[in-house]
Amino acid sequence: DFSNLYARDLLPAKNGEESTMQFLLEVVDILLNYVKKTFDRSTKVLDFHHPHQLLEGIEGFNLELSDNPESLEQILVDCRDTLKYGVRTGHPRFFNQLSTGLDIIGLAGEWLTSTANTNMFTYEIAPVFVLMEQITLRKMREIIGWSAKEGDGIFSPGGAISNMYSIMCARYKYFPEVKTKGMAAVPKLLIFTSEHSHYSMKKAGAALGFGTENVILHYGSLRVLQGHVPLYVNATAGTTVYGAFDPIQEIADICEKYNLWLHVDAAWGGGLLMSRRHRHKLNGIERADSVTWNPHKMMGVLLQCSAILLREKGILQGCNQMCAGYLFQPDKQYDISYDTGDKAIQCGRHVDIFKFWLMWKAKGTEGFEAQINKCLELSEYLYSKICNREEFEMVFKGEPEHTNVCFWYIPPSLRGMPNSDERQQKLHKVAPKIKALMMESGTTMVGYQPQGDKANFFRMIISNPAATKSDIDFLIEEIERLGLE
Ligand code: ABU
Repeated sequence: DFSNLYARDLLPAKNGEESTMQFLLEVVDILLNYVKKTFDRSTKVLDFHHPHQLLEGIEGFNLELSDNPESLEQILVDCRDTLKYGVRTGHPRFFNQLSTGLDIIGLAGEWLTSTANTNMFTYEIAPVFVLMEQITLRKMREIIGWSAKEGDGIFSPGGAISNMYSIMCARYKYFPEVKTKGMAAVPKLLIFTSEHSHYSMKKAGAALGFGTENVILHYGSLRVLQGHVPLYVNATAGTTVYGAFDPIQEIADICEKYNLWLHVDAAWGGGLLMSRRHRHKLNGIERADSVTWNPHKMMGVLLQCSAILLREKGILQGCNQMCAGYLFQPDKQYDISYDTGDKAIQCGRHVDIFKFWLMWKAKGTEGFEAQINKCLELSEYLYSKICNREEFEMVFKGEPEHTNVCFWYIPPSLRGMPNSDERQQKLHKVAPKIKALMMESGTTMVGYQPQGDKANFFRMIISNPAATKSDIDFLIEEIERLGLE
């Protein structure tokens, strides 16, 4: 009975051991129940409520903070409600995001990480985690095709930040004075990327003082801009919406010719490096100066886990080092090159490595390979299932390169109708309508978006190893069912 117990009765309270153990066992019970149900297809993916409904305190779930402590019984109810009204991103029918799945070893790793509750900035307080990070980054560099000994890298809070690191490193490599004197001391610099690249390129352009106008969304302008200095080219390996791969070899040739920094944003596509069948899609990545690779996407590592990897050692440190004496004392008793925190733009840094390291140990490289191949096979299954049906229309011709399958559902009223503005306007409303019904029924989740002048279409993603052909069949049947409502 937790109704008369409060947080103050738990450790470090005197005689708090027993209640602490009982309380944590209850929490574990809640979590195990959630895990079990996540894989049970009779459980819904979500129990959707509008923000105002949750804010009003549905079924007694009160989000407001109070001055008085709640009993542990109420705290357990809060835990249950939090999971109840959340989204089961590990459910085999959750296809909404690039990051999906609930890897059990990864989960164990995350629980351990929270229990250890340390900070990655110094070896002093995270000796094992710092070494795991070094070893894992070295392995990732080897897989990219670099000499693993020479390079560098760090885990960051997501692909957008990893991409930003790459631009900072490029700028520092060519114009180190920018660190002390700022952008006024350097020429007008240009960043080149492709139209379908991730929006974080522009975000980094804005945040780092380049200006979004100087982030050019096509490679063709490289030659024509006067008074600007091209600095950096990003090639995307696995675009967010289409899952397309830029031709890295051709882009690398241009970068070599004009002495430009080459970055490969493989946040989404990096996982394919683990697959002997699919890694050819990233041919040329070994010629990059930097690579973003998010194991929390295609490799199914729990959020968050994103790496920025660099071919050259020292740039990351030189670019970001501030030598704060209270953390990075030069006269510590151990080799201070293991105090990796000064390479980062942040100070405190979460331990993102352990769950990934533990999963790699548990699966082996070949386990990741099998998992990734399976997801790609499922997307081939989906593509072949819908590509020649009148109920569906593919957004681009040819087989998808990644697990992104982009398609329109064509309702009966639009089938056979010649293309026109009217048809496009009607089609534009179909995916949002079906998605809203899907959220209400909670049976599955898939994303949609417009792209350029294309009407809203569904983007199907398969990165969850728990998904099977029957889940793909279910999604298609569900879209058809809701499309007829
Ligand atoms: N680039 C972040 C992932 C976006 C997505 O899941 O669609």
